Parts: sequence; C-alpha cells; structure tokens
Amino acid sequence: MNDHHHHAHVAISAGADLDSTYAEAFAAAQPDPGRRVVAVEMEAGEFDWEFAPGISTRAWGFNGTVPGPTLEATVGDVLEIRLTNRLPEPTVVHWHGLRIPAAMDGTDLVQRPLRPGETFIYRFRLPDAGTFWYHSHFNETVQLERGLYGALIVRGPDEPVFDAERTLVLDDVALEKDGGIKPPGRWIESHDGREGGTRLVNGRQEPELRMAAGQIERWRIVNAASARYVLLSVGGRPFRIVGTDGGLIPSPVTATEVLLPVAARAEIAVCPFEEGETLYVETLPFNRGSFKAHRKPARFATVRVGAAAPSLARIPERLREIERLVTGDVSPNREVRLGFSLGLKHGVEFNINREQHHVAEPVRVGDLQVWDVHNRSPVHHPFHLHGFFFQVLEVNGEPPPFLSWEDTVNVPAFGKVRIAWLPDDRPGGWMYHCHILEHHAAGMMAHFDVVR
Ligand SMILES: [Cu+2]
Repeated sequence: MNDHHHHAHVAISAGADLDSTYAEAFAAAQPDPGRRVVAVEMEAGEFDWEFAPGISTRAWGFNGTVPGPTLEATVGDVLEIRLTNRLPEPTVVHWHGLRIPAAMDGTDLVQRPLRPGETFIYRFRLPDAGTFWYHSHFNETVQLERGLYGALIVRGPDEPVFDAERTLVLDDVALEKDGGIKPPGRWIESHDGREGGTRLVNGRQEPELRMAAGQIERWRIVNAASARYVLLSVGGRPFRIVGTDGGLIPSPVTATEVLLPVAARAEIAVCPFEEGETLYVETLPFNRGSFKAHRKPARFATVRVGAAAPSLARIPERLREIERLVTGDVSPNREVRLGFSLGLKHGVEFNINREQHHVAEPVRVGDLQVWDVHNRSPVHHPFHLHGFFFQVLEVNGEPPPFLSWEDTVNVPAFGKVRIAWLPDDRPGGWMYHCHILEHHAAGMMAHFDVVR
C-alpha cells in the first residue's frame, strides 16, 4: 500500500455502464483534513497455495495470498482499491461492514461484476473504526472457499493500548487427498452449508502462534468460513471481549468463549499467560441445527508462550459511548421471515418472506427501522445487513448482554431477533441475507432501496 495521487482519467471498464451514482460517490470520497488516500492495487487470481503443509492447492485469492492483503487505514482516510480480475470467471468485491455509498458496496445489485481482464476502482471514505473484511460477492460458495477474502482494519483516534495486535482470519476448507478443493455438494451440504475439515488461521492449517509471557494482545478475529460457526475458546482461559462487528463496545466483557456466527467479527484482549504455557485456540461444540453435529472441540491454532516481556497495555473500563437507538417499547415496522422449502435445484431451498431473492419494501432516510427477524427453520442463520450497523434489541425476547453495533447476528432456529437501525443518507440498492453461503445462493436474501 502506498499513497498516490489519483488520476481522474483512469479506465473504469466495469463501471462504464453504471449510472451517475458511481461517479458521484467516487468524486465525493475525499479524505478528512490531515488524512490520506490509501491506494491499493488488487488482483483477483489463481495460484498455488499450501492450506495444509506439504499439500499444494489451486487457490483463488487477492495478490497471490490467502487471505488477501490485510488492509489497514485510519478513520477519515479514503481507501482506493484498483481491482483487476485475473480469474477465469466474473467477480465483484464486497466491503463487509463498511458504511459506504451503495455504488461502492460491491454486489451485482449495484455494479456489473468484473469480467476476466477488467479493472474497477472502489473509492470510499472510511467512516468507522473496527475490524472489517472484504470478500467476493459472486459465485461465493466457490470463490470464498478458494480464498477470495481478506481483512480490513480501520483504527480510530482513541484506541486502547495493547502490547501487540494480531488479526486472525478463521476459515475452513474441504480438501481432496490430492489437494484439490471438493466441488460443492447437494442435499446435506445445501442444508448445512459447507464445513471443511481443514481449519485455517490466515490461510494456514492450525498454525502455531508465539506470544510473550506477561503481555496483553488485541486479537481481531474474523469468521470467513462458508458455514461454520465458531464458539471461540483460548485454552478455556478468561479473556475480555472489547469489540464486535462495528468496533469497540462500551466496556470490556470478561468471557471464556465468544460466538462468531459466519461473517461476524470479535475483538478480544488476550490474557496475560505464563512462560512455557501451551494453549489451544479452538471452537467449542456448538449446535446450530445442522445434520452434521459437533461433539468435540476443533483446533484452529496453538499458542506457545515464550519469555516474558514488559506490559504497557492500558485497557480502560470505558471504551466507547454508544447511544441506544431505541429506549422503551417499540413496535417493529418490518417482519423478516427466514424460511425454507424442498426443491429440485438446490435440494433445500431457502427464502425470505416465502420468496427466493425477495424484493423488499424500501426504507426512507432518517426513518428508524425496527425489524423482527424470524427464523422459521430448524437451523440457525447468520443474518447480515449490508452497509448499515444495527443494534440488537432482543434475541428470543431477551436483551443481549451488552450494547454493540453489528452487521451480522445469529438468528436461532425457530427463534426471533429484533434489531434497530437508522438509514443515514446513503440512498440506493442494498441487501440483507443469510451469510451461510449455500443458503444465500439458494435464495435466502432480499434487496431493497433506501430512498430519500
Ligand atoms: Cu442460513
């Protein structure tokens, strides 16, 4: 990544047939005073990658790595990504969790996917601090499985101080013995979504992480898996949750596990440990209603604790102020029903309000949204809203343990989640969908307009 001066005459082949909203959003993306344009060249392409040691896999990814480069910037910066598609099929890149103009959201709703050989420039100001990610939003069950995702870290002006920080992008992949990626399956996989047996941290199977004794690290964790929920444990030790999808939470929350539904993020303050300790970063058994059940913990990484180093970490009791969008009783103004049926095309077909690829009612800028998201199926669904953060008001009638901003929330089997969000002035086409990629592909998604 490096700063560069933007040239207004660059070819935007895939954007040429968009309406003027793209050009407007492009021009409006200016850094805050004192901030900069972070310019990144990205190529989606095919290459050999060792997910598992000694086994070569034909992967798809950005800039020759899985995950793609971790993009880092500061609130008020402009991120400008010049994306070229070197894949043998179309692709488009979604900026997951970012509150950016609709024209930059990176879905086939707002742009024509890039054909092989085409280049497209995403350009937007970064409004919020937090742990985000980017990923293909085209033929996702194939493209994400092969590695087309990466982390995006945005720092705020007033971050807590840690001794070290690391980003852990969790994924799993289903490998054949020869290293090939298993083709998508039907029936059970269309119902459960794909869970691969090779668990990855930052593109590598069960790596070793080295930590200094006595130090407190900030771990930014992204669940980039297709379908696997991660109930994260770090050797069963207590850690402090400090952030979720939409950045810091009001106060640290001590826990021994944290649930990351598919696509969700968590930020945790890890320990200190003692020299010589070995701990396992694992997902604990979690029943999400899938046919294939998990009865044992499954390892993502091993932490080896080395010699002690001094700690300068300072994690205040107040991390951030979050204002409640809703106080007291409200009635919902939308009912979202996540449902399923049996069909010939996908085996199990998933829908929203009984419609695959549902066309939902528009919402007006400034009108508070209170939505009840009902799950009318026996499996959990990670519900994702593009482009806007929401607050969870209730899960099955109970308030969540702490206030936070989210873009993805688990809706339990046969359960109900009430969320609230405020459409700010970013009109255009947006979507919400289940982030289990197989469910999304089978129709559990809706699109709607934000209108002025
Ligand atoms: Cu789902």
